[in-house]
Amino acid sequence: MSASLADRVSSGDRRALAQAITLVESTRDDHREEAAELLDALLPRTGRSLRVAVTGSPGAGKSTFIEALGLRLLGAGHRVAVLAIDPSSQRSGGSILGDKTRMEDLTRRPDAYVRPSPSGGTLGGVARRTRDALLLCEAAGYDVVLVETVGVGQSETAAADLVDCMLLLATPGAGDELQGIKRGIMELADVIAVTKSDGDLLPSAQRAASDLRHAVHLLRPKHPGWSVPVLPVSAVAGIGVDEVWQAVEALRDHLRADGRLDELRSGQAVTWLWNEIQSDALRAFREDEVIAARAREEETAVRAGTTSSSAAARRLIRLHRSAAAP
Ligand SMILES: Nc1nc2c(ncn2[C@@H]2O[C@H](COP(=O)(O)OP(=O)(O)OP(=O)(O)O)[C@@H](O)[C@H]2O)c(=O)[nH]1
Ligand SMILES: [Mg+2]
Repeated sequence: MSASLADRVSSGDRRALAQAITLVESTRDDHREEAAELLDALLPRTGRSLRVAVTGSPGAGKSTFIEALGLRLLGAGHRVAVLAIDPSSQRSGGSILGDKTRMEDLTRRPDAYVRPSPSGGTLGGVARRTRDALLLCEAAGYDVVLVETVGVGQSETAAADLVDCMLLLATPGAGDELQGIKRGIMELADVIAVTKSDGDLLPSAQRAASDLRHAVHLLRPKHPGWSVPVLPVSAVAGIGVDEVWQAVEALRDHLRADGRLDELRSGQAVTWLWNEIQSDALRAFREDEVIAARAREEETAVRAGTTSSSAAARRLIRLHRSAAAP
């Protein structure tokens, strides 16, 4: 089954791609096996897209920007896939709906593929499945993959491990609340764009841009030789979108020039290997019945203060090891 699904994904069949992404999102054990086989079969066809995370606080204008950018890229002959990492979407219910309405035109275009965030699951789980989805999109021939992610610290780091370029969208209010933009998020950004640089918001957007430029200068560079540009953009007025994309491509070229892009990507692949092991090993541990019974006792003791957390953890791990030994 995997073989034919792999063929259909490679041929650019959108329904097959949707089906394949659903497969990698599944937590069922047999599905996970099938998904792993599918990904391995398609791996030689991956790696040929420009991978970009579009990040920023809720309401910063990410979806509106992605729609404007995506349509331009289609016009230039690219095939564009949009994925979302949003662990909160199930809770709020708002974001998926928001993305649907704000990317309507893009969603309807045959050369674009828009996939809302998988609902539920931990942040790590959602991001892991997004990585697999990204690889599947590449295998299906999309040469630009945009990942929309809400800028809330932890999802930022996960996104940075997925993509070649982190594009941070800051709002016109960003100048006043520079402290509000976490330093960690600024440090991960490769390109910064100040959204809504139009109409009444233009003066504050310009102030924000100048404050951000100043702040960026104080940071240690993420990539040697690359200084993070801060650009004004208005998705609504169609201003600055091309310039932002040129900056993204310039970063890609900069990283490519000395082989650092390959290095970045292979490092990310190894990071995901360990992420995968971490979540699978923990799951196996928790599902082990012998461990589970003993863990309940240890939890009670830890709660009562009769043993330390670390001593209890060591006993459980020792038990797991002796159970695993032949
Ligand atoms: N004036 C102006 N408003 C904009 C622009 N881009 C987006 N907006 C408005 O900003 C609001 C949020 O836009 P979205 O694109 O949904 O923002 P988002 O960052 O995707 O939001 P979440 O996904 O909910 O975090 C909407 O009301 C948009 O109409 C712009 O270029 N100019
Ligand atoms: Mg959005």
